[in-house]
Amino acid sequence: SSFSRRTYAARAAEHPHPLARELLALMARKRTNLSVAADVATKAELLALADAVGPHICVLKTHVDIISDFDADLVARLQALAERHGFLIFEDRKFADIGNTVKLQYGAGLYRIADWAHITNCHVIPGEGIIRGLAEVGAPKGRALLLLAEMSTAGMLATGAYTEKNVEMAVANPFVIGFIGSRRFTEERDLITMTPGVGLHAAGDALGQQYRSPDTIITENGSDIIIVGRAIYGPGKDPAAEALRYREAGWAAYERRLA
Ligand code: 6AU
Repeated sequence: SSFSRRTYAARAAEHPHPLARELLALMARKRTNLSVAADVATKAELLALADAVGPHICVLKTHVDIISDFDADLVARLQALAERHGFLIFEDRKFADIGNTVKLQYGAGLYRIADWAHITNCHVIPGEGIIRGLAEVGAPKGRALLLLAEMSTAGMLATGAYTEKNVEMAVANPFVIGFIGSRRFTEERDLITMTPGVGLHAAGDALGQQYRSPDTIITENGSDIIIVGRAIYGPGKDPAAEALRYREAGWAAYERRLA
């Protein structure tokens, strides 16, 4: 039967990629399909947020180039929180350059992303070489990649034939475990979809972001993981309470899908 109708636990047992197995198994064990998008400006804010939402998430999504005081100590502490709470780290780097350049951007520089991020993502604008370059660095370390098959924003250009090319490249490259996008794209290789642009209240923001509900994304569209940012840590919010709310909404939507 289709992957959308199978449990995360059943999929964990059979997934070809070890990191995807680990992810699906921890989702089943922790009963969460929530990823928090931590777009915050300092080490202290990122660590406090990761600690507060840690019990409720399967994946912490970071943008480390936003952090004004980034250092190796931040990485060590994030890894300790990931261990303690049981979540994976996804650096949302959105690589988009030629294979040789992305290898350097992924493995070296200030951030050394491949040393600590379980998952990262890329645009396939340059063609398949970008995936091969990232895989040369990340595959030996047990990392994995998501392709940006779609985006959440108004007027985005990742549609039609471009989206289909993403799916073809993902199916053909074992380093790829899935997509950023709004729905399940294929029944091949159990590729996992993670969906940003999820919110229960706002319709969007002033810069093109668009929000849909966990029900639309998980139950109707067959996506696997909801990515929620400002709805959880925005002004006046209690991040732990909001993370619990989205975790419960995401899990209920998954259970409805299975039913
Ligand atoms: O919930 P928000 O709107 O506060 O944050 C959404 C997060 C941000 C974006 O960089 C990211 O999700 N994102 C992505 C990702 C995950 O790659 C793709 C996309 O199409 N839209 C989007 O918002 O950290």
